[in-house]
Amino acid sequence: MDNRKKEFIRGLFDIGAVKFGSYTLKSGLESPFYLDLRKVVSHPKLHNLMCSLLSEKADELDFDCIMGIPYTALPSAASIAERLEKPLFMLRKEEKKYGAGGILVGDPELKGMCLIVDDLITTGLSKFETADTLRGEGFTVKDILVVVDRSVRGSEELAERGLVLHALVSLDEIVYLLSREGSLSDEKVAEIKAFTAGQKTSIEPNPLTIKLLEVMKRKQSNLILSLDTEDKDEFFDILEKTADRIAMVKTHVDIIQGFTPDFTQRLRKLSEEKDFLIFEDRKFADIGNTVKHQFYGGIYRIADWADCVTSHLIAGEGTVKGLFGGSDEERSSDSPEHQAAFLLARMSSKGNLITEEYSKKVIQAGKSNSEHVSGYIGHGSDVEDIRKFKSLIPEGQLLLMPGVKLERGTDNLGQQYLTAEEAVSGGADCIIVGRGIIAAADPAEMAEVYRQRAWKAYSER
Ligand code: 5BU
Repeated sequence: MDNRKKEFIRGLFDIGAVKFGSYTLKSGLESPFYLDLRKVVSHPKLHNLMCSLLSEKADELDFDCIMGIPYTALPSAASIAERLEKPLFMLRKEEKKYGAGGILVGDPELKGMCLIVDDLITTGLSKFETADTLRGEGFTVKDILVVVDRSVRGSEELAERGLVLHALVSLDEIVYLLSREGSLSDEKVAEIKAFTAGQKTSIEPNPLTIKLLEVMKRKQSNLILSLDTEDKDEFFDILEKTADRIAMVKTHVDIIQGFTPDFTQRLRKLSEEKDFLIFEDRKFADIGNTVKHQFYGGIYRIADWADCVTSHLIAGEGTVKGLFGGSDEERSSDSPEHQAAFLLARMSSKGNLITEEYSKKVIQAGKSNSEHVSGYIGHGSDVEDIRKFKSLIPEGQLLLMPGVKLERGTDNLGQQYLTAEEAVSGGADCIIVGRGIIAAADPAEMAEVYRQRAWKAYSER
């Protein structure tokens, strides 16, 4: 390792950008180390060293312009751009709705092959999103340059999307140097090794997961409205009022009185206009061949309009294979391009028969069918319990949580409620709320309250 790289790693350690102890990660996992490169920009010497190392690395690559992922990597991207005299571009976090509009900052005449710079790579998700956005803006993208690679399969995951990962330092190099220099005990090194070896795998999010994450980001909402009413008019009345606040609407289509196909046609149209996804909570549970008929056929033809569905795994993995093994003739030409299931790994109702071992097996099967499984439905007795459960779920798959209200409580049929804050701070990526919103005097106002609370807890996590 060259001396400047060593100096940089020591610098990260000295300012506390690399810390060793016990830290609860976003996923709920307890990690023996913590990386926070946001501090570096306030230490000019260290920042300068980092940017000079990054520029040297960038100089070996072939690119026309450069872009940093907001916010941490913006100053480093700017510095590299100046050092190498390459055009700099930035992407706004939110689309500007006035003036010239758009999310791109920079001279559009100079678009070309763009190098993406970021501070860390853990799963690659933010890199895929940025690469897709830049491609959509007319750039070509190949190389991604990060300061620290702490991912499990970062390079492989990027490679699957035609991207090449370059990192200044890896977590292994940091641990190696600091332990050699006596800043890390052998015990701690062993703990870190055990943690990274046993770290849950990160899974490449499937297209439906990415689509949902994008809607959540655009709408600043991780709220799923469970619109459990039998009355069509009431259904659309509430949906129209709440649509701007939700990421998905969850349906139980079989409770709709007098169902006719125009119900789902109208629902699809509204979902496109108002930018939300449709989640049919069908809880498929039968053998593959039967669920196939239930999904593609019958009066509801769920496969024609639902972006995602719930499924049990009590009958084994054949259920998921039956759901998504349908041929093109079984789907109508305008059915959603990307579809996936959320598996019931835990339920919110009191006395349900799911055991810890069953939950783990569901997640295991969900991981091996990740192209069709976007995540899990889960619940917990408290924040700690949810964290423990969430640590089983790989990065790249999501946890959705029903049984959520503003206050803890129960209904008279065994439903158990956690608060929105408990659900999300424990690890739920989205909350599912039914009666908390639809039974309120003003569902639109109440949906906004849930949206704000859940999104705040999500952003803080
Ligand atoms: P509520 O009105 O917020 O209690 O409605 C909860 C919704 O979530 C309802 O549609 C249930 O069918 C659904 N649900 C649940 O409550 N608990 C679970 O474990 C699962 C789904 Br899975």
